[in-house]
Amino acid sequence: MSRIQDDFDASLKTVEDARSLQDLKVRYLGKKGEVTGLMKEMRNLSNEERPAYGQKVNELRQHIDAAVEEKRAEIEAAALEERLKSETIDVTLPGRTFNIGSQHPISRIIEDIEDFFLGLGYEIQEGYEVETDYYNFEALNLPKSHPARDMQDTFYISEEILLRTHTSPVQARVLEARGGKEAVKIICPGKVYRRDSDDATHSHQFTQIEGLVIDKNIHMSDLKGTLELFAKEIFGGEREIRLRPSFFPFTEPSVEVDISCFKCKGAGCSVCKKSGWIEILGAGMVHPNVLRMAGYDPDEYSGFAFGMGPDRVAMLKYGIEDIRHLYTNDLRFINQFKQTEDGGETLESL
Ligand code: 2NL
Repeated sequence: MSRIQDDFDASLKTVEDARSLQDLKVRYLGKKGEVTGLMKEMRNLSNEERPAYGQKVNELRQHIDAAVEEKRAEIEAAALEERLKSETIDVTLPGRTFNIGSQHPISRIIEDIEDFFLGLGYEIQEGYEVETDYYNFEALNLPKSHPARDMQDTFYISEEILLRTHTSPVQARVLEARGGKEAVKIICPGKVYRRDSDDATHSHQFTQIEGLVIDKNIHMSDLKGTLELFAKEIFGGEREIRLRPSFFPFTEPSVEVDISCFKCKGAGCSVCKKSGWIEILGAGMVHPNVLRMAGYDPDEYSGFAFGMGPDRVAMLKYGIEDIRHLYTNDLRFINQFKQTEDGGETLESL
């Protein structure tokens, strides 16, 4: 019997996990286990021998039971220790950095301009970048033979389908949809395309914002007042505007709109090329042909329209010297336009 105990003790020493411990316990105390076998021997003993024998077997069983439980506790404690060790968090490790993006300078300019015009009661309208010759050119008083088309060569999908060269087709479609009766007061921002060789000041893809107001009794003075407010809102309260005669096929009369230089306040510097003025918009009174084509009677309705390039506005406002910076997505460039948490600008506002 002590040989069995010795064997058990030796086996127990080699046990390392809960499963082999359980196997060992079964080998000794299970139904067909060694200790159970000893118990069965009892019936072959005489009445005198039985109590002493029984006591010994009981002691052996208790020894095994206690040893197994002790070992089980040991194994569980070791497993817990192991888990605690492997799941430790090293609070001195550096945290993960989150790269928070920032709004593109062009989007910011567009939103600023939209906000201003929304405040004046304009609606924002967007349309197709892939357009028809009719809405991009014809409806804007640019018939197929018109020489002004040369300056707006673009990417053609077919003879009649092209990438729009300005956002004017959005306006032409809205005019047509309003059926020649309702008033119109819209702002149309978006991407436009031209056939061009890219360099510091040219890009084959850029952005435009156009505005259009149609109603009864709209005059040049309405255009002038609107654009003066616009200049002050976007470039500073002291700005003034200057109109110079110009030509666009879709407006008559047409004007170029300059604003007084926000850098030198009109004295003359490199931004305004020493003139004190910066050209920022083209505008005019909507051509009677454009009104007629959309179904409006030019004797009853009149309106003004204007167009400008957010790319150019962003370049002037933030001192960006090459338009390609706006389209090549170099993070060293983009990250300069991060905004602070309160939404304020981190760059010195001009
Ligand atoms: C510029 C000049 C301009 C318009 C755009 C327009 C649209 C309709 C009717 C009449 Cl539907 N005009 N748009 C008018 C004058 C100038 O843009 O320099 N853009 C960058």
